[in-house]
Amino acid sequence: MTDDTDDAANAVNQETLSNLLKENRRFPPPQDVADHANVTAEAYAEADADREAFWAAQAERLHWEQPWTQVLDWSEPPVAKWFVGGKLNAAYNCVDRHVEAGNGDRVAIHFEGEPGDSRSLTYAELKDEVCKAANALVELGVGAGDRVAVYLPMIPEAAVAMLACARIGAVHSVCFAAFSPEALRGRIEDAGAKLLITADGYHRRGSVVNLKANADEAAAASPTIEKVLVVRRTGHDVQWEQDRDVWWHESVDRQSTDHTAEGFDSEHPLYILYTSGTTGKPKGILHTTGGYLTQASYTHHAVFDLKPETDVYWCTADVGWVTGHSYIVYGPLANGATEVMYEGTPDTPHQGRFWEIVQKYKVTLLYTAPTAIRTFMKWGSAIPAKFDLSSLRLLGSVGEPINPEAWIWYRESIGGGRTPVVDTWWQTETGAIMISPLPGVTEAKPGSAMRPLPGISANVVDKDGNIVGNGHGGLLVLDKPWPSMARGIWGDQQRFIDTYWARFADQGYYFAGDGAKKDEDGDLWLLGRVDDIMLVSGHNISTTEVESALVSYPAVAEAAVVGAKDETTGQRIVAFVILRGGNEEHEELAETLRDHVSKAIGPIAKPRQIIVVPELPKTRSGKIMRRLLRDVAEDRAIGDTTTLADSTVMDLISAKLPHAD
Ligand code: 6R9
Repeated sequence: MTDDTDDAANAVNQETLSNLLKENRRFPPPQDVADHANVTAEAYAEADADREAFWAAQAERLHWEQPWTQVLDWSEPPVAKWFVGGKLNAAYNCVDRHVEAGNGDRVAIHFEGEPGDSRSLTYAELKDEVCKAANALVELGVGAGDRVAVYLPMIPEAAVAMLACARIGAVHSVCFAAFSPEALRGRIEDAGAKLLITADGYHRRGSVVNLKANADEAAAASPTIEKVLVVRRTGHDVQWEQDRDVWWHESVDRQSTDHTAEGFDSEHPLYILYTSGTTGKPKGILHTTGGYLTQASYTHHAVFDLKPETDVYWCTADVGWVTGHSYIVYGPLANGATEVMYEGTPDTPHQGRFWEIVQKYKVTLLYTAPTAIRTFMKWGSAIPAKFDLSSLRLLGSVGEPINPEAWIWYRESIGGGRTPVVDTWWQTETGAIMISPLPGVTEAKPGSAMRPLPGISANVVDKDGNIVGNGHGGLLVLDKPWPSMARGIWGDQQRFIDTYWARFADQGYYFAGDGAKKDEDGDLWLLGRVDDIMLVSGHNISTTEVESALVSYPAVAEAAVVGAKDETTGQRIVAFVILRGGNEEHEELAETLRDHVSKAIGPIAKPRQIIVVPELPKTRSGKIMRRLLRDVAEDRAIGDTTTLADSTVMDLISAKLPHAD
């Protein structure tokens, strides 16, 4: 653990708290949501009384080929075993059983392509596709335990490919379609994948991306890859390796729709998903089957209050991110949901595209990220106002702390002031949602993820692992095992221990790497990654809080704050802001914003510099890469930008700064 982390722990611990933003707005659940909620307040008490019995009851949501003999085996921490001895098939649970229950005609996926093409797959059709793909994988020599790299855009075949792997016990490793050939190659090598599933291309921002060319480059440098299975999406000409490449439509379409799903051990590996991490090589987070599917299914049912007969659910994440795994594929499909899957970007061909989709499919439950919400704020409320969004009944947020102003804007401008907003905290490593309001129970506070879900235990500790009281801050820990917890890092179990468990080994806590505070009621406020917390003249200040203060000024749509080295104060606060549509940069703006932050938090949190920029550097999953902004603020060469969604952004930002030379 670095000194920085220790400082940060003290950080949130002391001064910050007296300076915290005062957020007094409260949003109780609407009466009709509370009256019909899937999960009520009793769930907390029930889970507290007997956590294992609670999770065993949730596991009954699934079909087990063989019952488990023990709910939890925690005899070899930090590797948990859940539902020991049980056998199940994840794909059977996500598809077949809904068909067998008479719901084969229900739409599973409404696919919307970026150019406007669309197709809907019922559960019966999805089952046929998954079975055919499973048969094709077997024919291509893939068996249980083999690793399959999936490098696909947002098309239904991505879900089909993942489920086909799960069906035969192969372990999928999905790699973002926007990642480079080198990123893909590294992941293939680490996992030792023998098959790569990709597509010819996809549509993005009105043009065709030649995905196959990237896949070829990676495959050529990957000796473990035996075959490349290629979905035809765009139909453009692609290079073809006769001995290696196989068209999906030639290999999969001719297969039988019969495939018997075998039950796999509850702890059988389901997938590996690489998290980039700020430093070092990506970590291949390993998830297994029974516990993962149980928690993905339960949390989707509880947090989104899904009514599978009537709801239309849309999670706007990419399948290459854990949110896509748990809340596009495994959670919703295990629950028999009807969902939307969209290929493209929110501004193609126009900035109302998301709302057009909500209107078209009468989406009731929407799950998106703060980065998207702040972008929509920047474009202005007039755009969503042109569409009929009255079908929406619940809104979710994930990926970063959501600033109170963005939360309010989301509820008002998208949710018509009626819908509960659920701010869901979790990580690739946690597998499923851990901290979130329950829409029918919780009186929500804008900007707070509120409480651990029933059956989950989290806490805030100081740097020595002592639990802090209400009104104090520190480091977020998870202090009891949960079903969907990662079982390790693929090929590097020591790194799993070092990264997450060594920090609080004495207490046996999982260290999440996030700062958090408990308010006077004990509700949790996430403060961002511990590495992002600033130290200014001995005061620890959270980037999240300064950003929230900036975004609460009407002209500001988005803000990213970093601490840059400073000889006098240790660090000085540098803020990068994007203005909302219709606002121009003017001379007094910086001073006005500095005053605004000073009033909201205190003079110590005033940014020294405020730079208006057109865009912020973000990863493909929408997280702001503050590390790169720190490079800019400290006027040095910009570091690794390979995980940026748009690599030209840094040039636009650098151009806005006076350089030393
Ligand atoms: C699901 C996902 C995990 C990190 C996590 C935290 C941040 C996610 C958040 C949130 C505040 C929320 N994060 N949700 N911070 N409030 N509701 O994003 O997984 O990509 O692994 O990122 O994202 O910093 O530690 P992953």
